[in-house]
Amino acid sequence: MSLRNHGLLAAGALLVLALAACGSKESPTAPASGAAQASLVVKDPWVKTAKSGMSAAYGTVVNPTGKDVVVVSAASAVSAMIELHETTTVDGKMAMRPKEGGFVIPANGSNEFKPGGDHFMLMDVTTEVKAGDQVTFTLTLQDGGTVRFTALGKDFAGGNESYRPGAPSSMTMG
Ligand SMILES: [Cu+2]
Repeated sequence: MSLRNHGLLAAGALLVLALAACGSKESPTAPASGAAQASLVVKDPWVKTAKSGMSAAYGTVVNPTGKDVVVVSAASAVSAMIELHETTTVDGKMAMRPKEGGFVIPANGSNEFKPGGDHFMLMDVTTEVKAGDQVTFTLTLQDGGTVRFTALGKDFAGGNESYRPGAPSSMTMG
């Protein structure tokens, strides 16, 4: 067997594993009998249009439960990788950075993800996001649970704060 074939086989095996992992997680919304605790709700989610490269998703994440819920990661088929980012001011300039420990959505509270603030950073858009597109995201929680939401593709000029570190900061956030 050539090395090339071997590589393909290995890739195939990984794919099967990945599919199996997905399947178990997303088993058709099995209504957890009885203790079905309402999870997070994402209101008015939207994602900035992008052909490739970086983009971001926003919305208000509501926690109707009586316990803090921690979002530890996010994923979407349109981006090879998504990071949880917060925006801070460093030396008078706004910059974004990965949120250590994930986002805590307070019990009976919410956290607003918006340009110039917290956001879900699409690090590597692999499928163009166009205005009007419906893009599905999956949040993974600290307790292993997942929350899915569908964001609407929207054109938006801002939210570019630290794409080009070193460039003059042009914060026109609303
Ligand atoms: Cu970011």
